[in-house]
Amino acid sequence: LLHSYLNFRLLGINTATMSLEQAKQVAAYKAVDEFVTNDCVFGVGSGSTVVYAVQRLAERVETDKLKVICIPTSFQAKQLIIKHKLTLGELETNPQIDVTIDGADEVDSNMILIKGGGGCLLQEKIVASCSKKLIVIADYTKDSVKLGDRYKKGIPIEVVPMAYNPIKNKIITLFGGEIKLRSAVAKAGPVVTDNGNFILDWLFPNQSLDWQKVNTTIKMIPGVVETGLFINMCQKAYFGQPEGNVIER
Ligand code: ABF
Repeated sequence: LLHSYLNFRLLGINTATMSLEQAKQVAAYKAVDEFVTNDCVFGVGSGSTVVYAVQRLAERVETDKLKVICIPTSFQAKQLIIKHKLTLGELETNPQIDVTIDGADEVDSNMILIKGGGGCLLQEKIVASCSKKLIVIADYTKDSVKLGDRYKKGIPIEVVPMAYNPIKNKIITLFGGEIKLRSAVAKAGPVVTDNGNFILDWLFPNQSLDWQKVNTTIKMIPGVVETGLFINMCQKAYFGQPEGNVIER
């Protein structure tokens, strides 16, 4: 790692970026090495940290001749599985997953996750709910105490497009804060998920809400498909550090 650090310095590569990518990589590699076994059904998350996990998985499959069936959580995850020539599976044939490794936008001190910054929360939560274990891999910027301490874009909520406006109004009436319809870039149309839905990002006004109650209430609003609150779903989280070590909890 020192060698690559010096190379990056010589090449003038921003070491802060390098340490963030290095942090993602060490977390991903450690999680894969600790949780992937032969003959397992493996859930592949979405986002940039999971890219390193799939790289490591492909290495292990190659060197250790592991038999692993990979279940994607998004179009991006599916493309990653295909790119690395891993065995692509689906819930129809593999409804029970041994372990899912996925990223997160924030992890609080109670292991409650905010996920969905990348717009893949619905399939991520479905796959996580079919998994015996959900393992989160992330860089140090995701390791938080209270939701909102570090992730400032709000809780993603996937909604049926025709209902986004009444849902927005209901959530504000119930809990306050601010809600934005997610658009890819300014003036472009709303982001459409792999499932043909819209995403609302809810900037909640209070960090000490009862997230279980909030989640249940929001889920009950007609037209809400899923929230980016993952509660009591994550068994373990690995946070890569800039120095190349990993904090686990
Ligand atoms: C995905 O990982 C999303 O749920 C979450 O938004 C994203 C985090 O992305 P990254 O790994 O690039 O930080 O699972």
